[in-house]
Amino acid sequence: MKNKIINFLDLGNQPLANSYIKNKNINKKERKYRLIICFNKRNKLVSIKNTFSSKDMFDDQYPYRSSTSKTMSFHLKKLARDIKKLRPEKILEIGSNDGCFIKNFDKKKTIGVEPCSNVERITNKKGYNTYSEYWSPKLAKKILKKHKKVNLIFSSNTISHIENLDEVFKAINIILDEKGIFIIEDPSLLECLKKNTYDQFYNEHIYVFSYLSLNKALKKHNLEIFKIEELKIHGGSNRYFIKKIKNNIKLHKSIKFHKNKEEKYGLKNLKTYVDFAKRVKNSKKKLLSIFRNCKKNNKKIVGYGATAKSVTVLNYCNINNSMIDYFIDTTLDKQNKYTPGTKIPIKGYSDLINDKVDYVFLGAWNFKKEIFNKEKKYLKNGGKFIVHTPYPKIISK
Ligand code: DWN
Repeated sequence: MKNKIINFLDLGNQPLANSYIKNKNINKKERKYRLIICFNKRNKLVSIKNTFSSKDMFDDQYPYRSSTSKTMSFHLKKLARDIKKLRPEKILEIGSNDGCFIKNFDKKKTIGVEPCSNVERITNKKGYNTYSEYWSPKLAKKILKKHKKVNLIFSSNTISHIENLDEVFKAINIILDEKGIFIIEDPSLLECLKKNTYDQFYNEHIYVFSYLSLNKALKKHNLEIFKIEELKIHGGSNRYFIKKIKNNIKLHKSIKFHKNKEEKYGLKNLKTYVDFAKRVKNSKKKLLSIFRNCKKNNKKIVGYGATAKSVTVLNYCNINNSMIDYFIDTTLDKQNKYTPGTKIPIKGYSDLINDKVDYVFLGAWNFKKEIFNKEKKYLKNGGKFIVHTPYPKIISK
């Protein structure tokens, strides 16, 4: 097939999403890359074009902590409860972060893999068995020297961050028991296109998977998806239940349902992506006009949740520290730093409640429900939020 990989969206020059700037480095040149999104007509994968190595992105300074949101903690706690009913002997988690998921299990039952050593240390210190290494066949073999094959592998928001999917699935085949189950959660491409959440694309999100593309990538390694659950988390994700093909678990009806849904929306066709790109360009224009109007009227705007996702939006739309006074974020490792590229100061939570703020740009839009619940008083007192998804708008009480 000629020209099988087609670029369909250019989100401009971007810094690395989680590289928050320390005060002493504020005038230093940042590392940047061109954020171009492409569609592979042959295997249906949607990915970013210019990638960084895992070592460049996931090091000992990684700021993100899964446990910072109650929604995420509850979501993983609920899944852990369901998994316990399956009575797995051992659970392996790839990308265990600060232990948000494994902490729900008996320490002897889990193995965590988390390459960012600053984050891995949090669980390791508590007595969890964790490896501060990148997921690979070599690591799978190393784990097998100490443990038996596992019957359950879980990975949330991690597989989409690893460029070499063949190595990922080779490693799964090494350590997954013949009757074992591999569960992946990652943002859904279908929901991303429907909600115009183009900020699901940044250097760490190398892929945004559809069932169609992920299943193709798995089948090359004799693995297949046998059930899909649609999740609200992170603006719409899918939970894929995967097995070895020779394991004769029946395919669940959700497979046919989801496959049809993706095909009907046009996830196999380039035109769907070209149309999405047009909507993204319009979204930029609308968001900028909201910000410009607010500033024309001397309104004070702050940001809420200095997310990796918001780095894409702010840099693509050229929204910088002349428009947003500061961000608030509960993550200690982000506070007293600046947002990548746009250099907006990040402060602790109390500043919002102590300050007179007219508009809040919702960087953590995926936790809108949790945040709106927390900020009832701000909304009640006439405070307004600016969101960019599903289209740019102002939300008031
Ligand atoms: O895939 C990834 C996801 C799961 O996490 C990673 N590549 C990196 C990271 O992406 P993100 O930064 O876009 O994720 P979140 O989970 O949307 O980040 C939420 C941010 O908002 C955190 O920094 C915490 C902050 N926050 C806050 O300050 N107050 C969140 C809530 C709910 C709050 O009330």
